[in-house]
Amino acid sequence: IMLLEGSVGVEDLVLLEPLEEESLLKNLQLRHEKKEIYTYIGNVLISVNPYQQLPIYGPEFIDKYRDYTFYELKPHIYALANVAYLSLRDQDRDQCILITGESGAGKTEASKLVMSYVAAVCGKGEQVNSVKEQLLQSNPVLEAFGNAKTIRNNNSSRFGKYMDIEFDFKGSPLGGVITNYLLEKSRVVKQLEGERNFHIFYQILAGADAQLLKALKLERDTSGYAYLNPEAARVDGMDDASNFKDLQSAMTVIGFSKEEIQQVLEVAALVLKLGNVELADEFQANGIPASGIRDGRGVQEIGEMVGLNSGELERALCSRTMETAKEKVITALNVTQAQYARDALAKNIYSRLFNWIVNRINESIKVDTGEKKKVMGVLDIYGFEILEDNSFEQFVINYCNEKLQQVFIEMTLKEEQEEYKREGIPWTKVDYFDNSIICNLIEHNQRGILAMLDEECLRPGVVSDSTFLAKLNQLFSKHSHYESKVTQNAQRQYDHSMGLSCFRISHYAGKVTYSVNSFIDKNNDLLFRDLSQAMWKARHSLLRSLFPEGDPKQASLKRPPTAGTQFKNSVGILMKNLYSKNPNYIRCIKPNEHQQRGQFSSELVAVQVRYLGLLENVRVRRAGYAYRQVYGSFLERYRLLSRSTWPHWNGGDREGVEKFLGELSLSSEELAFGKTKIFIRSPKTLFYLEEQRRLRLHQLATLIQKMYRGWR
Ligand code: AD9
Ligand code: MG
Repeated sequence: IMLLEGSVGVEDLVLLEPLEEESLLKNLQLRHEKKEIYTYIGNVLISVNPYQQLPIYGPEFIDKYRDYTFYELKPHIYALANVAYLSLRDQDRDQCILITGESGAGKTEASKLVMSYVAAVCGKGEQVNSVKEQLLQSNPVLEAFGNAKTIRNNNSSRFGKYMDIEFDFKGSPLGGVITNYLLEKSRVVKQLEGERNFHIFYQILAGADAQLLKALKLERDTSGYAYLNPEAARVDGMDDASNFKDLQSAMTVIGFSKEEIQQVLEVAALVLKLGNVELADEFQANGIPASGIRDGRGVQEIGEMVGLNSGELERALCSRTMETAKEKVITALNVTQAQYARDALAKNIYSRLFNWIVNRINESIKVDTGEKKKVMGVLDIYGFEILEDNSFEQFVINYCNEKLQQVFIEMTLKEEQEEYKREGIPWTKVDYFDNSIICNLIEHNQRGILAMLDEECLRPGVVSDSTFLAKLNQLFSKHSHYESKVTQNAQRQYDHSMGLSCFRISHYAGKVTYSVNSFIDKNNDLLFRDLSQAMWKARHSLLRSLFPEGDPKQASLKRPPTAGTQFKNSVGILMKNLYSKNPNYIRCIKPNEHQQRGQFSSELVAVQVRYLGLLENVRVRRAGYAYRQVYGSFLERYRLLSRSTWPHWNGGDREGVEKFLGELSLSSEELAFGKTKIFIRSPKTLFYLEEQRRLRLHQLATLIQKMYRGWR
């Protein structure tokens, strides 16, 4: 009820009248102007990035929100975190908190606010505090290795993250498990203009003391590294050196040993140095182009640091061994091929290092007890992406969002339905856009796009991105959510915006055109065996452990699943996990493209409102009844509307509500009386009640004034 009184716009979009995109945007804009960044849709929280520190997160706010129920205070992320935590602790319902939104919208900040709220209110004691500390300190470590400055966000997460926090029966934290998705490893070797490589590289160079730098065989100056974009070495307001100190202490808190930290830094240094290995043209005796290393010092230093024969490394970078049943053929790589091999190696080392770090954190925070645990999952994952050029990465990211949308609609509807059932109110079916046809198009086991891609990757013979596209065109020529130049031409549509090597999918959030270039390569994600074998020969125990397939004894191992299949499998596991929990949604919105406070671009927000499906969300939420309230509170607020319930009412709450509503001659369609709550169909009725209440209060105030004057 706080939702109406003294609020800026409406605090819950369910009460929005009229319900249109324009009014929804106006409402968000108005609230953003007044620094009200949080707005509800029922129990869904919308968060608009303020791009400034607001004084609403101190301990006094934590205390306030833990003492009140959801609608009693202004919308806040703490209110959502509180509901989730209490429901976990007191009702034994596992929770998940799904945070979505586009890059820079505030997902990671939101996930940290949720974690710190929960840490502040759950359990006490030394043991518990050390668990909390470990869980919280995982953030700076993952951010150092997994975040980077992009054009959109100075601290952009370049991986998806899901974290289960586990609690005992009393609600004290025991530990957790982190799952990471699809690190953007191409960034290791190349960044767009104005972007940086992962923070860790700059942190080492700025923060390591002279002795450490020497041990890592690095020079402090960032401009000396081919893998570091020279024009973007600094980020405003970011102190790489002090972040490096924080990283080291965070790793120590989590339980990394000194040696482990040293080894991690060595592997990171190795990646940087690999970028500086220059390759030069050479020719074999028969004139066939080959390649060699221009200046041996770099490989020499790498070899010394990780215990690797530098000749071996050079051989692995510049040639390729093909083994057939009968013989071994060694072919020389030309410079382009050798550069490709070098970059592939750097990307592989880095992404495997990242996975190793996540696993190492998990080892520290894992829970051993066999007793039943309560779980709160927090998902911070990339939102829907439409870039200028969309490739394999956007394809899988958007697939993941398509799945999340499916969970979202199904679970919102399910929850509504369940509440109606609990309250004994008949449920009428709601029509909504069911996106399983799009999910199927992508993920179907035999006939989905991902399956087609795998088939093409594993097929013998000449395969290429264009044979893959041809296959899709053939199979999906009639599919209502698939288009390409070929299918368009067949239907005599001439669309100049569609390239020859593209296909387009109509996602729930809009149409996206993907270029098939390097789909095959990225899906295969293979590293030449020469390289993994060379790495496995290093004496460096961490580096070596990252390349188990380099062990000649393992050489006959089956090839690992493709990148697409791995992603699909992990999304499948994630969805199962989410379906088993009670969902809480945080929808993050970025108000402008410039990371600026106080700017609100309606066009930009409109696009996100569409991607997030917010209108559909409000529609589903109020498909039945827009507003509901337990009888007691409702009676308390409105009983002054009738003389039979005001000033005195001695009956039950429900009878009281029936009594005064009965006298207001509202349409019976508008109301439903549940077991514990009154349901009101349209916001208009609620506004009517509010207006009546306001008039009545005014009347009473005048009356009291008159009486007061009379007494004088
Ligand atoms: V990305 O997909 O990882 O590129 P996120 O995670 O959605 O993105 P992030 O949480 O990193 O965005 O927020 C971007 C920046 O916005 C932060 O670095 C803060 O400077 C700023 N931000 C976000 N949320 C808040 C907030 N609640 N209060 C103040 C905020 N600043
Ligand atoms: Mg992030």
